[in-house]
Amino acid sequence: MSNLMTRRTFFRGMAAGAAICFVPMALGSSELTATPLNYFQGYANYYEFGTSKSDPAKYLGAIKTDGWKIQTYGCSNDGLHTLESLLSDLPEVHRTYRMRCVEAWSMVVPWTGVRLADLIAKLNPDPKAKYIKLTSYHDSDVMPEAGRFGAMKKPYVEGLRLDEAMNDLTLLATGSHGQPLDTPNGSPVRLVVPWKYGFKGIKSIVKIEFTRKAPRTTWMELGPDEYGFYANVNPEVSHPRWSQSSERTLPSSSRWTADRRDTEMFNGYGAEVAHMYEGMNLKKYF
Ligand SMILES: Nc1nc2c(c(=O)[nH]1)N[C@H]1C(S)=C(S)[C@@H](COP(=O)(O)O)O[C@H]1N2
Ligand SMILES: [Mo]
Repeated sequence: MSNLMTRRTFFRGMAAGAAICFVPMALGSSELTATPLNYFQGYANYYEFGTSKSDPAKYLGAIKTDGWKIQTYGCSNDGLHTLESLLSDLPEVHRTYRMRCVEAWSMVVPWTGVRLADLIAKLNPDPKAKYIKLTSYHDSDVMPEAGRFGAMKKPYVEGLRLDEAMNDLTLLATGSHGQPLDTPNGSPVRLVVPWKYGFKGIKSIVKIEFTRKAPRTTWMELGPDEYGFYANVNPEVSHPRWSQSSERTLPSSSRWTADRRDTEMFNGYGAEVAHMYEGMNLKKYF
């Protein structure tokens, strides 16, 4: 499906001037400069391909994306769809967001994709559904760690409350830096939820379900005291083993010292998202 991005976007993007993908966007708190693509690919969290940041980049192109299919459940459009048929009639968006990993580092990524809200409207979920559950591709033939990284249940599962999924900031990304995503970053399609820790951004999605109950997500099962369902970026709620008050900004300009910034509430996207959590105890619902 790299086609979706190559055909629809890449050429159009080029016609409009490649700058389109690199212009800092005003969304969020500050002007953002994109982390270079090779760094973004070379420092990736994708445990099915290995636990070191450099492991996923050894598998560039490993996930075959042609004719990619996604199964949908819990909506009037239940069934097996091609990614092309799901996304190609939806408006394409370009958004440059900061991505804040729960491990206290961040990068800036110029995404291309669609708003998840637009896909949800098209799928027409069960009116009683309150959540969306997303599941990653899983194939132990191409993913060396898929069967080995014992503690982590496969396939990788993530979820959002439906109002979070329909927030204007929430994307299904098919590209970054003006190119289709490659294997390390979750080709052909991954979730982007910029006010939440990076682990919510599930890669290589093959299943979309609308549910009435909150889904059990991979990281909650792995460490319920460390990784909550909400996972909203919050400098005031520490991870049990480290502070979340500041973050390393990657790549560092110096070999010897890390560049740092103070972590912002909701990763700087509070104006767009804080209203969804009014009255909630964010220490309890972390
Ligand atoms: N399927 C899957 N999705 C995943 C992960 C993973 O291990 N497997 N890692 C998550 C984590 S912890 C982060 S920080 C982001 C990292 O995205 P990037 O590697 O494209 O920067 O992907 C998330 N999505
Ligand atoms: Mo992460």
